[in-house]
Amino acid sequence: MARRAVLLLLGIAGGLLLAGSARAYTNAGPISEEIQNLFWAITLFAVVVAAVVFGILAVFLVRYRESVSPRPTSWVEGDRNLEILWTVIPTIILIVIVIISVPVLVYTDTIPPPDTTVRVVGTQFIWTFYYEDGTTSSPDLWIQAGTVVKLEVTATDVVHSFAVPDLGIKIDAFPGHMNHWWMQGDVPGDYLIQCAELCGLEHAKMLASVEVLSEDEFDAWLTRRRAEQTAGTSDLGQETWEGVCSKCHGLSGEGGIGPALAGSVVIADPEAVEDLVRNGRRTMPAVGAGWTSEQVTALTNYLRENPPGGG
Ligand code: HEC
Ligand SMILES: [Cu+2]
Repeated sequence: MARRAVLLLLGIAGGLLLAGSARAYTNAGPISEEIQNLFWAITLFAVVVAAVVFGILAVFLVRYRESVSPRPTSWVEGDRNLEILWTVIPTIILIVIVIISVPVLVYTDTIPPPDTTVRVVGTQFIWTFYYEDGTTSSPDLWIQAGTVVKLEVTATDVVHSFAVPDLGIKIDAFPGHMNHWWMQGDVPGDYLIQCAELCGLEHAKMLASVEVLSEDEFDAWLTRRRAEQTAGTSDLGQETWEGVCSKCHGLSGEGGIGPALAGSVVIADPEAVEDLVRNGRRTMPAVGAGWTSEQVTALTNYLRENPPGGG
């Protein structure tokens, strides 16, 4: 008996420990807030129903246990009123749940007049973001707090899913198809972006973050980024190398899923690199099929100055 109790306690402690290691999501925007409110409302119903059902069960278990009433009761044919009651009450509960869910669905699915539009492109194994003014960022996304950002979500190779749990965002990214949604972050901070669709070997590493900035910070970021990108001095090349190429070729080109790149004649030739990343070759996917020429140039400039493997 004591041993069982110890095992049970250990089990519970283990469970709590695992639960504690799970990530708790915040509500940093209106969509996640609506969804969580709905979640708690439905949970409340579930808890009340469970309390009633298990409560009655417990009472019956104790009250009619064998030691107290050793003989079975006579057969009961049924009780029409009781049956009506336990049909009507769950029906009402379900109707109430529909009534409170539909507005949330409509709210989250209706794109409000956007302040800006960002194109979100998933590629094995990175996200690239194209802003309205032509600025590109990858793998992180920057947005201004309190603004409605319209999302145009697509992919270049396989199916990905753009998920930002803290903002209540999860939308599939299909090659050759554009999905539309919106997002809004109200609380400045950085929030995890995770690909939520198994998209290949390095899927679990398809992580990034959304940086929600105050208006001043965002304006400053966008202006600086734009200027750097036009001048070719932004980190875009390095970000592309580290975010895309290194996933398969290793951070210093030592190889992995793709071949080692040290001494590669292709990597030293900007035009060949452009052709390769835009069109792919055999088992190398066309990771840069949708990239702007700015991004490709940023990459080839970066590779010229930092040839993989020291070159
Ligand atoms: C999904 C994995 C993957 C990604 C991402 C990737 N590659 Fe590759 N790469 C490969 C594979 C696999 C090959 C071998 C292709 C073949 O069979 O010819 C390859 C081949 C190459 C070669 C040819 C090497 C040689 O000397 O023949 C170069 C250069 C190259 N990749 C550069 C890049 C660059 C630059 C990037 C980032 C823009 C990149 N790759 C992203 C998988 C990848
Ligand atoms: Cu993915």
